[in-house]
Amino acid sequence: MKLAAHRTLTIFLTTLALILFSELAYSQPSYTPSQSNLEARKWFQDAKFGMFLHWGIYSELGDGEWVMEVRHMAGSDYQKLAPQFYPVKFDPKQWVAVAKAAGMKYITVTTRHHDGFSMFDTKQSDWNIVQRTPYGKDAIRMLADECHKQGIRIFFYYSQLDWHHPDYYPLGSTGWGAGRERKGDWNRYLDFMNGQLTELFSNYGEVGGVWFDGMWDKPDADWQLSKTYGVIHHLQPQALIVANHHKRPNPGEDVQTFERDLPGENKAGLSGQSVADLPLESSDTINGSWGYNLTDNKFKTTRELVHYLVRAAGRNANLLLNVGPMPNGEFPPEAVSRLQEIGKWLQQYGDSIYGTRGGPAPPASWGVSTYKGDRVFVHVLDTDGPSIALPKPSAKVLSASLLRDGRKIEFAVSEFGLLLKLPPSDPNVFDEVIVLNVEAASPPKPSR
Ligand code: H79
Repeated sequence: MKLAAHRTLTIFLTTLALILFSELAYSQPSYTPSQSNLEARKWFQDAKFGMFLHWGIYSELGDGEWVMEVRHMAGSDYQKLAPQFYPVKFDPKQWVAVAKAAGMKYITVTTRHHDGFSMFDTKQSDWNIVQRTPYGKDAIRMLADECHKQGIRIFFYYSQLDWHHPDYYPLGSTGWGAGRERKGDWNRYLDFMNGQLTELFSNYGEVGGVWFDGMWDKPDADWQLSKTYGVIHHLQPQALIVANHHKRPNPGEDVQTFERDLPGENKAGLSGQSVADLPLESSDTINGSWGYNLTDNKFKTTRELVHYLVRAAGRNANLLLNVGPMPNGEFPPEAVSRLQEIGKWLQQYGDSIYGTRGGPAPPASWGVSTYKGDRVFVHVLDTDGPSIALPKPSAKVLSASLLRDGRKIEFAVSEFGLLLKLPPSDPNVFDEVIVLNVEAASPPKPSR
């Protein structure tokens, strides 16, 4: 009897030690990024342009990824979408090729959205593409493999909000119409998420990072972020944690992202947070929708999209531009044509974007500036005037010329600033890039 009690105590203490140890090993309440993580951050900042993909069983309804919530669909009805998912035209090789031709350097794909449906092979729940759809294949694996093959980094969008899981309880601000029982075990839900993330960061080769979304649904819940972030950084220290919670970054996060806004702006009402000293990203849509939307024809023009990319670069940020593939697995043709045109533009002007940082002239209505080494790129986007005036540069300007044809540009430096004479504006030019060669000994400081 005494022995049994002793044994029980020993098992209890060992278990406790293991739990404590694993908490210590994985959790990161204070966080020092690894060397590989710092390198990945630099790579990310140099990359400048990524493709966001929202694709799931919601795509079948052609009404965006929020369709379940917006139409107050019961889970029992929404589930009928899974046995109808069979994307006959899904060709990940083609997806990656389109992204590359557009000049994009990474792809961030929805591994699961708020509907909780996993587009990958998971053992944590059968609510997934392999077990519930006739297609039966792990689309995320297919895409990740193709990204590795074609040399583009893969990031996993992962919704922390879940309208399906019985343990996502207490409910947050959404998901009340799904018809779930009003009970559940929050800690079990966190274990489920950590289990899925362990799969995603163990079974798919090197992953660029994770893009978390949906935490805003329950801002006051105990998300135990340090444990989740610890799991990821333990498995893949270089993986960048990008968190779309619309707040200041928490310890463990590697990139600050802004939804539908440039850093420092808040036009969409989701981005009041101040800009942190981390790599930055802004995400937005090619039309107005993330998931495929049949009736959303408000496609932005190529000019608008190029301007978005350039204005992001001028604010030291990447642009993560979304495509909502159709249920058959193809990209909407309107998206493809625009991506091709952006790619063409980047072939000519990419030197003024890739590898740059936000330049010395602060963002203005006429445009922005970027810089790289001893060159400052002045991006004139919107002005009819004959010249523009910039703040006096800290480095000596040696020459100024047009990026598109090398033509010299007249300039004058005075105590009031730098005056650049512009060529006559040409409606076919999206962005008149003026290259300033500056004295290498004193490279300019970024605007923030
Ligand atoms: O994944 C994409 C969105 O589904 C998610 N984040 C991006 C990257 C997101 N969740 N919430 N929001 C964005 C903002 C909320 C927008 C809403 Fe609506 C307005 C929800 C309901 C009204 C937009 C319009 C979505 C449904 C109708």
